[in-house]
Order: sequence, then C-alpha cells, then structure tokens
Amino acid sequence: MSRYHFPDHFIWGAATSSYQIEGAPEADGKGESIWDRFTRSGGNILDNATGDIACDHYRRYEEDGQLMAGLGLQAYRFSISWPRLFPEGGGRPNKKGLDFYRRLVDQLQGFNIAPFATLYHWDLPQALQDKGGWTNRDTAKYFAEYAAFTFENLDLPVRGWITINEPWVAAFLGHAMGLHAPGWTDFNLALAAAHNLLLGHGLAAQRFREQGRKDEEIGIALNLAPIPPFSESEEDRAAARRTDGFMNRWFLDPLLEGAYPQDMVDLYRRHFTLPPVEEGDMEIIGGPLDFLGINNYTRHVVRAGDSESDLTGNFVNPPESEYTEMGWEVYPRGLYELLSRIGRDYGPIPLYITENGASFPDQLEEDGTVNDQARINYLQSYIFEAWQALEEGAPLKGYFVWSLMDNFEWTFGYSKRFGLIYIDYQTLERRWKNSAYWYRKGISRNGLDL
Ligand code: IFM
Repeated sequence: MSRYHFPDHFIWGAATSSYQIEGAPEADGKGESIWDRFTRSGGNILDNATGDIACDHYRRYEEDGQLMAGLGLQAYRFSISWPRLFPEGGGRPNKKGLDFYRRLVDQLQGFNIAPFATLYHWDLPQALQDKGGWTNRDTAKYFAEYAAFTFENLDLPVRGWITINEPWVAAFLGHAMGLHAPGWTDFNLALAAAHNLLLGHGLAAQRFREQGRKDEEIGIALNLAPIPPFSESEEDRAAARRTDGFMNRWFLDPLLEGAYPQDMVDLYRRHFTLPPVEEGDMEIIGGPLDFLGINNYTRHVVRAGDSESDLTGNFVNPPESEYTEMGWEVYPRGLYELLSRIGRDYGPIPLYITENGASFPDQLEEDGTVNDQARINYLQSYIFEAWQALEEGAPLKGYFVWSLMDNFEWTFGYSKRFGLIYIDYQTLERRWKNSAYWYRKGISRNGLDL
C-alpha cells in the first residue's frame, strides 16, 4: 500500500445544487423556476418525479450541516436558487429567500467549512423564461443584477463564487435536445442561449470586480471530458475534433481566450445561425477569472458518422471498460488528461475539480449500512489521477465530490444515487455510506491510501 499526499492548502469538499436537494418550492415567497414547470408538465422525468420534496434540505439544512462537519469537509459547494431571491427574476428581492442562504453560510462558517456558492445551477425564474429565457439577451443582464445583489447582500464571506454551472448542459440539453428545462429542440436557439449564458457569466464577474471583493474568488464550472477518436483514421479524428469543439472548446476558448473557436464558427455558419455577438461581448466573456471549475465524470470516444456534416459523430462505448449506473465509462485517466490539457492549451489558470463522482445501485442493508465499494474505487482512482497532475505542476486547488447526498438526478428522477450520504426517500433519513467514512479518512490525512 502506498500513501499519497496533497499540498497543505488543498481543499476537500462536496457539492450539491438547489433544485436537486432543497424541496420547498413555494416556501417563504419563492417564485416558480423552469424546473418546477418542466417537472410538473408530465412526461419529462422518469416516474414524473419532481423536486417538490427532494431531500427536504430547505428545512433540514442544520442536520445536513452537522453531517458535513462530521465528514470533516473543508468546503461545501451549494447553489443559490435565483427564484428564491428574485421570484420574478428581477425587481424586488425576497428577503426571506436570502435569509435562508445567510443561515446556511453562517452555519458553515461555524464549522469552519468554506462556502462555495454557485449562482446558477439551472433553476431559472419562470418569469424570465416567459420572456424567452436564456435565448433573450436581457436574461444575461438580469443575471448580473441578481449576482451583484447576492455578492453584496449575502454579506458573509463566501470563499468561492461559481457564476454558471455547466453552460453546455443548460444550453444544449435544455434548448437543442429538449431533455432539460425548458425542453426546447432548436439548435439555433441553443447557440443563442450558450452565448447569453457566457455573457451573463462575464457581466456577473465584472460586477464582482467592481465591488472589489477581497478574499473571495470567482470562476465558472464547465462539464469537460476528453474526446479521443475511435481510430486514427482521418474521419474519426475530424469527428472527435468537432465534438471537442462542440462540447469543450465552445466554452473554454471564449472564457480563456476571448474568442469562439474558428473551426466551429465556420462549421456552425454552414449549418446554423450563429449566436448574435455584439461589440464588446467577447471582452466581457473573456475577462479575468480567478479559477476554472472542472466537472468531470467520463470521456467520450467518437467514431465518424455517415455524413461529413454530422456535428459530433457517434459515441462508442469501449467494451472492455467499466460503466456506472448512468452508462458513463469509468475513465480516471481522463481527469489527468483534462487537468494537463488546460495548462497546455490555455496557460496556468488555477483549477478546482468542482464535480466528480459516480452513480451505482446502492443498497441500504438491514443493519443500516451501505457498502458502496464501487464508488470508493471510482473516487480513489480519479483522485489518484488528480494527484498525478498536481505532481506534474497542474495548479489544482481543490476537489469536490458530486454529491454530498443522493438527490434528484434531473430526467432520471430519484433513480440514480451519487451521494456519499444515502437518502431514504420514504423517511428522508440520512445514512452514511461506506464511501462517506472512506472520504472522511482521506480528508483527515490529506491523502489517500492505494
Ligand atoms: O447531477 C448532475 C449535476 O447537477 C451537474 N453535473 C452532473 C451531475 C450528475 O449528472
């Protein structure tokens, strides 16, 4: 057995998001979000599940804070529900909504757990959706207003702010594939939404700088994956490169270089309507970032499709690999590849792994235990690769497991469990899985045994 250690100031955390855990959709004056609407419309979610109760975290946050303290977490990444603070998207703020996050942050600080707050994890106020949502440029401006208000009025130090979680998912699953709220299926609108999400990020970061916030950092979390070609054939390599442009570079390049990737601009111009970019947008989007958050779970191996104009080609599942309950390939080396790639392609920007984890079919035993050895193996192998990248100089500052607890997994409802903590959805009781004990031990030693 060998032990590997992380740097002294490395941060170990866990992550969640508002709609996935909070429940209480109407409490204390909260407005409707697009996920309230999407889940209640019927037919969009497995078993027609909704986030109405979820983990009931809105009422049980104190108990959840105790769990985090018990785990020894050094940081907790949660998201703020925009419609709790602004039920109509903008206009008059709802003090009771803000108070909830104040209480949460206050409790975290009492436990010495650094808060990392995400401002947008997909629960857009429905009132803004009624005006076109992210396809309307004004939504980026409303987002910046909400962000500026929150920076100023949460008025307890938040160590890290994440503007937008996974803009690719919000834009393309939500507006091109119809799988996420608002359930639209138009690629042109998805491109517009992607641009406005990035613009919203940039405007919010500008407001953050204007407020001169010290000891706080701001960044964004992207879902990134290595996208290797299935073979060395020219066709497969071109398809993989396009898919990388679609999923990774369309966000990395504007944020870190201030421009959309030219090969993708040329491709999109041939098939779609390019997003409406106004003068100054790219400077705003490419403004300074304190860190880049990486959400990584898997990789996508790509084989060319039949037509040259296929945007992505086909995803191939290597038969020798292991897969999680989501059908995602377990590919720990991908985390090392991503962490090294960012530095190689874009320079030395501080990095956090803002999400990494796995869903497996956990069983609650009669004695109350959950033996999730597959999750422990998964986390251990990914964390090892993060350590390797660090050893080679990647500026990695911290790691957040997805997720602190089982929760509402979007279209999959409650059928996929990602948590360190098991939720009994009948009683809402919380139970430690074996992975929670394992993670606690790793945090306390600032390193893991192999
Ligand atoms: O549950 C999601 C989360 O909301 C965003 N990133 C991926 C997770 C697992 O699918």
